[in-house]
Amino acid sequence: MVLPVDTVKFDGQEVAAVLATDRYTAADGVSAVDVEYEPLPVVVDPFKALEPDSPIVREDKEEKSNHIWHWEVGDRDRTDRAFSQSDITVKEDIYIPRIHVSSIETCGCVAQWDSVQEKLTVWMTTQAPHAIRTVLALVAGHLGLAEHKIRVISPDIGGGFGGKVPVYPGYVLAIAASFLTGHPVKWVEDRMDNLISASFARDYHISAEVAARQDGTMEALRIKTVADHGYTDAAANPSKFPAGLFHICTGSYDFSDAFVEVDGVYTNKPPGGIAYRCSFRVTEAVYAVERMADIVAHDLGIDPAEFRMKNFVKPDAFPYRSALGWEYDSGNYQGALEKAMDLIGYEDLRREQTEKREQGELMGIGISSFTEIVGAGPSRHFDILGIKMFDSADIRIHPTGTATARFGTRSQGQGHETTYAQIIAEELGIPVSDIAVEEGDTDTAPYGLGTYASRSTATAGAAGAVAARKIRDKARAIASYLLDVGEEDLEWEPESSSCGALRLCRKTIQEIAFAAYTDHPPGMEAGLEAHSSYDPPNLTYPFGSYICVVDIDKGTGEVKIRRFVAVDDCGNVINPMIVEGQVHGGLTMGLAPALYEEIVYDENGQNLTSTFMDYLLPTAVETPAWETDMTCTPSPHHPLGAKGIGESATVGAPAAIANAVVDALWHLGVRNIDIPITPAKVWQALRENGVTD
Ligand code: PCD
Repeated sequence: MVLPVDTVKFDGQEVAAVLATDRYTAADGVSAVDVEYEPLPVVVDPFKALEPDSPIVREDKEEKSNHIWHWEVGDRDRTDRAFSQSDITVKEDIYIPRIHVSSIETCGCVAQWDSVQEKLTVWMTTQAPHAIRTVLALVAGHLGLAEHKIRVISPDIGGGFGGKVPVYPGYVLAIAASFLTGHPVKWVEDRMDNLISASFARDYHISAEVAARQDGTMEALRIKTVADHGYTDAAANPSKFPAGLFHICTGSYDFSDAFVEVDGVYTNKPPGGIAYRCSFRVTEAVYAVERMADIVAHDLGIDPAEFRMKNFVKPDAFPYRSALGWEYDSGNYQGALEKAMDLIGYEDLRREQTEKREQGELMGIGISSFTEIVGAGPSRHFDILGIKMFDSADIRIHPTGTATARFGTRSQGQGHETTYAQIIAEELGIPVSDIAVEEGDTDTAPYGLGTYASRSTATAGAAGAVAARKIRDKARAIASYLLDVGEEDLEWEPESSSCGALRLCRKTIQEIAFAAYTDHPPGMEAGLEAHSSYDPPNLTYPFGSYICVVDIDKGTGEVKIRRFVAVDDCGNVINPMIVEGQVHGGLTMGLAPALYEEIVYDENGQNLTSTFMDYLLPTAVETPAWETDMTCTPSPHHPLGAKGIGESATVGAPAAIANAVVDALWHLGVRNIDIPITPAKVWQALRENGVTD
């Protein structure tokens, strides 16, 4: 249902479409539409939505209930037993509020139905052009829209961050309108449309429990979550996992047992569940376990760093199978935390904190030692709407030795044009400047699942390396023919110059490329091209340790981030500058929900945060000077030893900040403050705990 027929389900839902030849006429048309709304009962709290007398959000569904699904993973009995036998159990309710992706550009498209060619072209802000084309063909095939007659082009889209994975009503309306009118039709959201009706994430009510021994060993984890999905179950997740990869929530720690259950619930809010800079609920998972680790450590009076060191999965335990069934590829969690502690001067800070506390000052130190899970497939576990998650690369070496390479992903600013060219350059010795990288046009690019979930390097990047290696094999055969020597006598020396050369013969890749079209061995197909559809054997598990130092103003409740050190590990790095940029951007997007951003509804379902005056994006003024560094633990199964990095910092940062704030207030009796940690919340917590000046 693209436009509602009679009942509007949330504030901001589109009710009518106006077509016009220019923006001003369209605006006049919109104001000429008179909508009469009759107020109906509303439910915005998912717990109330589960009560028997709650208004039913989806009257159109057969089952008259707001409960969408129940999902669980892990061994309930073993976990319960571990809890009943443990020295201590610690429980906390943690809410991760609804937030919103705010890319530089909002969503939009131009749809053009060409009735002569019978071809539909859609230029659209999408992170997954091929999947969109397939879905269009599947849902609109009966209108004569066959997949080969649909072209989806994703140009530079002004940032994606997960918000541009879904299909929003505007796209569908533009396509339908172009069909009906025979004209190209453009739809572009304005900022307020975007803020009230699209791109919402999180909204997880988590109840987490840890069973531990008195000596600080964490034994079992039990989590129950109510997931507020808004009025439709639109979460972008691999089909098998309704709560995404939330079951990475055992994190970097060696829990013997764990059990997780999640219930999806309808409420009168817009669709939620965007994987906003987090590979399908990984931020929620990391936030829960990192907050719990800190709370347990504080309860036992053990230093949070020492506590983590004790509980980490040890470097020699990889490949490591978690209690919830994931197989971690590689990691060195101790190494990253030690490096972060050195960089920030952890021991000195703890001493300073003790002194400050004696003087009545509030200073806190927070750690987050997160583990991520990114790079979906493998296709045996991951599909979107049934389409297996793999990705692909096509490389063509032209006769004069330059190359065009096309991929099934689509950069939204991550820099694939640079890093993919580097991958090929490294494998083949063709200079980066001689390689054109193209993505995002379904007429030319090979099929792929797109860019989100930090999957591009792990999948399409790997495909690029595999395809380049196929080209190397063919180049070797050509060189062996040209020089009349055995293939086994030829060796690549890529590091000898910027253009790859073959030792023994000094044939460059450019000479071999020319020969591939002019003088190739008899019986061999001409040309120098290769394709790879890469289905990764496993996901990649990047990780890191972040340490945040905060000072809190007792008078105003304001939290000031004094320092923030981030040590990341994404295995082998392709481009250090791009990776650093990803971490900087990601950290700021982690700061945002920790201290500022939240989409708030009143009890009538009215969005109270529909402008940037109320929904507070951090700017350079609020953002601290990030201090970043790396460790390197290669992925054993990725052809380049690389892991994803795009989302790590957004996933890891919020817990470090929240842990720092609670660490500053713990001695007063504060165990938890839900993010965003606003001055008002801190001020209130201080007053409730007897701090008055
Ligand atoms: N790299 C390197 N090395 C390594 C890794 C990586 O160098 N080792 C790089 C690459 O290549 C790229 C980047 O870095 O370029 C990133 O990567 P990755 O991790 O693979 O990722 P991707 O897939 O590409 O991407 C994605 C991500 C995401 S997911 C997000 S959110 C965000 C990030 O990305 N988004 C964005 N970042 C960014 N940036 C920008 N600028 N923009 C955007 O939009 Mo989602 O799921 O969608 O929510």
